[in-house]
Amino acid sequence: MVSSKTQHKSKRQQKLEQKQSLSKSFIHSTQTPFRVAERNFKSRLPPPNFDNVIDFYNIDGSNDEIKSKVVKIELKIELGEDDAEKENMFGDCNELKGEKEFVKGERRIAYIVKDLPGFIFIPNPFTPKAQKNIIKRCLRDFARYPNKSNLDTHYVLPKEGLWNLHERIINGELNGSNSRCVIPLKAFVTERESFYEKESDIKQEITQKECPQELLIEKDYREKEEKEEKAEPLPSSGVPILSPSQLIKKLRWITLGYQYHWPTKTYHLDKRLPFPRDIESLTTSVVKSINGIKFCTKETNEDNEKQYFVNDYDHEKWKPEAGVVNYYQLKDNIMAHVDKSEINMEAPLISFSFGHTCIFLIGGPTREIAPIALYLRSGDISIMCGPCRTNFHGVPRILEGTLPKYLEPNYGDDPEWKIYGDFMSSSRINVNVRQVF
Ligand SMILES: O=C(O)CCC(=O)C(=O)O
Repeated sequence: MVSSKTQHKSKRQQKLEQKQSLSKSFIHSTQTPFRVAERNFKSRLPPPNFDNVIDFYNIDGSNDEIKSKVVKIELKIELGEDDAEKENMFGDCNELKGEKEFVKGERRIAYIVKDLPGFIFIPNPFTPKAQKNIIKRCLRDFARYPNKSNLDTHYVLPKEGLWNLHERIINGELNGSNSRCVIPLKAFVTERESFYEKESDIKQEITQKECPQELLIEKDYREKEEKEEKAEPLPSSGVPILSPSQLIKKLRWITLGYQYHWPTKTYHLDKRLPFPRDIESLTTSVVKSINGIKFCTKETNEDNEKQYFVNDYDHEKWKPEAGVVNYYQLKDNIMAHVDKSEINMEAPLISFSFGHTCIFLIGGPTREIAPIALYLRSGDISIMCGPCRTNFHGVPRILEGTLPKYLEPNYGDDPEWKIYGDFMSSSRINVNVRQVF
């Protein structure tokens, strides 16, 4: 028999639960549809409902709602084709694509979603080797001075790059007692000169930029910018002191080209670095492949006519000027946001995924519009152009256990890959590229 004390307690418990459930349903009723979707995918217990997530690799096996929304289209060029003379950033299609062979025409396939004019999905056109090259670029070459990263606020990062230091320690070239095996905190560095030198180095590189006509177009913005000094967040003495190998897991973003000022969500127009040529060539091929793409978004409008979306952004005008590389650990996410810092909102935003699969949510111009959810796997390319360029989007979940076999540390015959593969065992990398002007 339950004692009166327990009975009493359980009544209290019941009341508490009732209160909690009431406040939960109140929160739900006041949450935007975008927030509700984010909560679903972030939830660990109960697990998310994945029923309506679009899997572009399995449209035939999807439910009728998804089948009715998704349309397969053909790109204007086969990706990698126009790069024949240069280094092909997508990789040689005579190599295997993961575990299987490339099928002729496979690099011309893309998908659109009828309710989302301006969103284009290109299923992984890369070979494993090409993916590995880009991942190496993101960790070894892009995550270092002079590109800014989230770590710069609090840590004095080695000029050779955190990754290179991490690699030398793992390879036994530096032993653990070496003073370089601990990354100093900026808050404790009294000699700040070296840091300020870095800033002037950046300016130096900008003045050496070889694009005079562009500099003219941007002159007005630049002059305004130079008058407004943007305050940087202050370094904290409360962040942990870590080794390079620990700190590399705390890397969340770096910026390419025009450096981004996160507190004001604007570009530092006086801090422009040359955009990496290989990523430029990659995005130029993508922009070329979608130039002139036209598809029906509504069978009938109020005048009983078909409605179309045409992407007419001329690839000749495409100039990748800024990029963000996002480094996600498995528990990370990015909340709903719109990328609207660019002056040119006509140009597409091109986004590449590598490593673990994520859930990508993309909605409308407000959070009141329920987003659609889709899987982004390693190598997939997503494009936001036209009306979709100003839509809310986010990544609420990285899916554990989804790293492709070919990215695992010991897979393949590249001995250098092991350390990158170890990092990728708990990561997803996203490279997204924009035109600012
Ligand atoms: O990680 C992604 O796929 C999206 C990243 C993103 O939305 C952003 O950086 O603005």
